[in-house]
Amino acid sequence: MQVQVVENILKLNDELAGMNRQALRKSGVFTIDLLGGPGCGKTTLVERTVEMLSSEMKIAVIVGDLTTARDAERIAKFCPQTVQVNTGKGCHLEAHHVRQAMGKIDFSGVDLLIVENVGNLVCPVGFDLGQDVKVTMFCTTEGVDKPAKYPYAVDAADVVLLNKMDLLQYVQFEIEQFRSDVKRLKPAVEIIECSALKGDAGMKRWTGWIKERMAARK
Ligand SMILES: Nc1nc2c(ncn2[C@@H]2O[C@H](COP(=O)(O)OP(=O)(O)OP(=O)(O)O)[C@@H](O)[C@H]2O)c(=O)[nH]1
Ligand SMILES: [Mg+2]
Repeated sequence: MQVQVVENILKLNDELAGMNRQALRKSGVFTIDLLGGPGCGKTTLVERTVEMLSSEMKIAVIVGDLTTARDAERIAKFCPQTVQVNTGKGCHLEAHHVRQAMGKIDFSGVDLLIVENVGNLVCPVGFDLGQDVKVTMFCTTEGVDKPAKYPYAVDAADVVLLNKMDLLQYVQFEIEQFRSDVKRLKPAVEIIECSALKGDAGMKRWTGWIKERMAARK
């Protein structure tokens, strides 16, 4: 019975995600689902990404959080089309959340939609939102063991980000172990090491990766 209910929820989610994908592609929008543990730097990355790319393209953002609108308030300073979704006790975004938020966005001329998922390395992995790519973010302060402990977050990723590189020298984090754990789980995946706060060369690589993917889809 329980299995049946879970299967039905996922089936419904997949149907809605398919509708989201169709609508977004029809509008010419490239969509990123950004996931990572609490505090790894997702909102900071979105702020910086919008700042770096907004002269070249029109961007909208959907941000998921349990109860507050704090992330949306931060991002809205850089991106007027920012919609906060509150999931209550829900630990991830589902396709229906994105669908509702999409209704609040004027997509005319929008090229890129970034969806910041709820801070969590487990639940967001299994839910298709209608995105083009999933991006998994880790950071140097959360411990080097995270890819190995959350392998599905690596497996689902089109690119893996390692944030807070500016803190590498202050924390115990064996970067070679991180790289080899990620590669063992997903050999072909690209790893981008960056500091979203400082805005380093890694951030240029990240925005370049987005532009390449957008061009490839066209
Ligand atoms: N030193 C350093 N701090 C960072 C970096 N990126 C983010 N931070 C800091 O990390 C803290 C959390 O950053 P957020 O961007 O709010 O993280 P988040 O992943 O959006 O957090 P949740 O939405 O709560 O899951 C803030 O104090 C940021 O300033 C970075 O590259 N370097
Ligand atoms: Mg955030």
